[in-house]
Amino acid sequence: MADSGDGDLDLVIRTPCINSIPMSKGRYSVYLKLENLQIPGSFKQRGISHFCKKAVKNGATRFVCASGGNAGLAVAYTAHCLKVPATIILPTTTPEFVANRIRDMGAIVEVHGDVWDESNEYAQTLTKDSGCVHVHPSDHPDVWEGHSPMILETKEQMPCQPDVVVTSVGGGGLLTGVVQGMWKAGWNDVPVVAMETEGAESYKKAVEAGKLVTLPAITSVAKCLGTLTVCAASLEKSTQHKIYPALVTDEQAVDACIKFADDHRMLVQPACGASLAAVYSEVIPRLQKEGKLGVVNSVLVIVCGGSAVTIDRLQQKFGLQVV
Ligand code: PLV
Repeated sequence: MADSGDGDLDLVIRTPCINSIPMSKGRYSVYLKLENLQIPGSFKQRGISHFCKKAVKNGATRFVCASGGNAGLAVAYTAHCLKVPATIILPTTTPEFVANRIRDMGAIVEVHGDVWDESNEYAQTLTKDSGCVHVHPSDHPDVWEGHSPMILETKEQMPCQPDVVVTSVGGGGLLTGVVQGMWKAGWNDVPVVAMETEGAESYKKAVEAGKLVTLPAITSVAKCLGTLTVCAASLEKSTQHKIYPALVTDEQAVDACIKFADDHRMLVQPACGASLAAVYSEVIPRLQKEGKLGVVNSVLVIVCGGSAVTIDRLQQKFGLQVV
């Protein structure tokens, strides 16, 4: 575990950052920050544990969180370690095995709503008692603050400054924390490619419109990127930093998960596959041709992870109609 410096129970792993030989072959050097290795399976553990530890210091006695799955796992794991009860609200689209994993960590699970935003509205109605704290998975300064050290670690781990950073966007909390981390690391001029799948492109739409856009529905299989509206802070970051939103298809995101499993022997879900597809589906040269990116010798990909994946689901390509 990394040293938080405050003598507190530290719930975050200093994850490896590796140079991927298979992904770099015939391309630029690809560096992978392996956030999938956090104990609950995703980067969420960073921001959520930071938020929850602060909340407990301020008197929180129960957590309620609406989640596509991974934030719920992070809250459940953190609550278990801090010995605080937690209730996790999942939309109907979250697989049952994820709900069971959350229950195994000792949290109560309720299924409510067909999309995360509906689950979150319901979660907010459950926090009337004093001491009960609503955990927002992406829209809170403590969550962003908790994500940002992943970049400071990476700065120490990489032999060079990357020419571009690739990260996935759901509600925009990860992107906001990554950019904050990049500013602390002095990477102010390094562009970010913000990856989404078609059918979950609330960030790309917002950046194009110059204001928050609410999608009518999430049609992508990358349900953990499925937040109808991104947080305002992530949109604001696009006016302060070079951020290029980019889309891949569901099939490209799922194929990226399969290739990554072959290349690195690790399973991640399509929300993370979207970022890996920036390499596997050659999004970087596409952005270079469009004049957005200059010379690229090294790319840092945030491997955000995700637990809503099994070998069976990958083999069935997440139910996609394969042509
Ligand atoms: N997942 C959220 C929102 O889901 C959740 O409740 O778990 N990669 C993975 C593996 C994720 O689980 C998420 C978000 C993201 C990327 C996107 O992070 P964000 O929301 O901070 O942009 C509906």
